[in-house]
Amino acid sequence: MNKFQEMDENIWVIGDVHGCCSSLEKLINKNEIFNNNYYKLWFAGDIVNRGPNSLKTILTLMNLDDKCLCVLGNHDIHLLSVASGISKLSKKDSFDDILNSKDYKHIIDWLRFRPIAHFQYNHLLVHAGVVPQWDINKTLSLASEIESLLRSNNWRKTLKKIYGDKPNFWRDKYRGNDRIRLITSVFTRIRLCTKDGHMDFTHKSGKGYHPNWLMPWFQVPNRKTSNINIIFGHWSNLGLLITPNIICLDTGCVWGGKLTAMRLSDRKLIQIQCDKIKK
Ligand SMILES: [Mn+2]
Repeated sequence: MNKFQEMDENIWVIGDVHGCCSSLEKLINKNEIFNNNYYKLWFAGDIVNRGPNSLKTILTLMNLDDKCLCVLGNHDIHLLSVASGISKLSKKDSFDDILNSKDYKHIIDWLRFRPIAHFQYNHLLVHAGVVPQWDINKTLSLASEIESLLRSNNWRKTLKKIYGDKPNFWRDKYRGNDRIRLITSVFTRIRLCTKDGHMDFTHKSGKGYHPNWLMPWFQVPNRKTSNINIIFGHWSNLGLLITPNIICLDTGCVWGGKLTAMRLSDRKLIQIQCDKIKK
């Protein structure tokens, strides 16, 4: 029996939206999704920033209520940091509509309660990836450490600690700031690794255009999550990647590419061609 026949929901997983709300609306209104009362949308994070309508996008997700499950991406966390005064708004940022909204506080609180990782039906959903040293139990337990901190009253303090590229190699003994920074970097920023699992944040190319001592995190030999399916976004240079157990859905909608949704049960794809954003 196909294990997905147990699924009681019509789950679609959607790649990085980056504030491209009109594309998201077109996608949700597709018959395959909207005509099914039991649909559920999983988002791979980076729902805001860079694109034209961050406020409208996040309100759309909030209005989906329990039909929406969204993990946090690096841009979503950047919004939390700017909102809390930890980071400055940069010229490239395009979420001032959220910062100026009357619902601002409610939106920020909704966002910081989103998960870092979600595991269901033997599928792990994260924004960027995992390091090879983590099995699924460790992955979920480390994600919940960050989730608890972001949901606590001290969430601003946590955000102060998460920026930086070091340490870039997981050790169980890390505590405090190093631990928080490393875990958050893995889930929301990882792309390339050495063969022993050192993360590299200086190269971002996919498809082989990187030094030969680096490889995509999911190709590291003996990765301890190789027994489960992992769905992620964050890597538009890599683009659509669908292998039996590794799925990348960031198809660069904000860069004039496409917004992609994949049905979990049979991996059917829907793609919306996006407009190139004029700056
Ligand atoms: Mn990202």
